[in-house]
Amino acid sequence: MTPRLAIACLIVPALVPTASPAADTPPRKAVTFYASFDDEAAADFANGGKTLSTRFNHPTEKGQFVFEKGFDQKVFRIAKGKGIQGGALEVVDVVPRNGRVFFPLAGNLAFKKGGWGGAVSCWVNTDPNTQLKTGFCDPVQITQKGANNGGIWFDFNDAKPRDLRMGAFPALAEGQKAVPEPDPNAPMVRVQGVGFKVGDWHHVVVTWNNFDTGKPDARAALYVDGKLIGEVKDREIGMSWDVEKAGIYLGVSYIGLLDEFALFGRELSAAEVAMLHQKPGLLASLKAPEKER
Ligand SMILES: [Ca+2]
Repeated sequence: MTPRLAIACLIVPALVPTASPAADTPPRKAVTFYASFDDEAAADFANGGKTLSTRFNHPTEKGQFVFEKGFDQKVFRIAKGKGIQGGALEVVDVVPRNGRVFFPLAGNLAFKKGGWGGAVSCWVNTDPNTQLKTGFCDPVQITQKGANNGGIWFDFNDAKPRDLRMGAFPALAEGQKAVPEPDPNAPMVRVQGVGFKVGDWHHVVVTWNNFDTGKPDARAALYVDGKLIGEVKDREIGMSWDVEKAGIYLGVSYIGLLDEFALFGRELSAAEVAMLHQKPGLLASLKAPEKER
């Protein structure tokens, strides 16, 4: 054996991934997108695009949008060490012209005509009754055409005090109208008068299955702090997205901290949601480069 080979033999074993408890947990294996927000306002791991773009209302054409790469770094910034785990995304203001930032959807969710599932998990730290500047705020809104036309999201509404609500609205046919949000039959789950306070971290998960099956077998559930709040189920929910035009909108009119944002390629079980709630750092190992994972 030459000296060079001897050195190689010493180095190679060090590069072999070592099994850690987190590496084998099911929720981590199902991640399709993960942003720790520890160091930058971008994804650490993604099957699709990792960077934020901004959608603005068109300056003159009503109902039209203008899309720009990047985002306003004075509005969205990293608060080092202030997260539930490491740094967090801090949103300090609303963006002019109804500006909203988004990650591309293509590749980052498992959307599939014929049936698919997924989930979003994140942590929020705000007081919706004192921090927000607008009537409605969507910490997460995944859609192409709008919240009530092929959209899955959670928001704080304009009630006083505000509610936290989850919505899973199917895409509308031409001329069709969405079930109004106050209607008890709307595809929504509500936490009335959610009393979040600045300084307190809360874990929110929306998980769903059997979207776009064409059958009334869809299910979407909201969990807050590991607890199942409610479900929308036994109805047909088709997103019918053009994935190239759909976006994962984040922090829409939100003011506060947002952390450990993750998307999953299938629905999550109650046990998996509980695990994510109990271990906020569960996904942090996804930050490691490919060869070390
Ligand atoms: Ca973080």
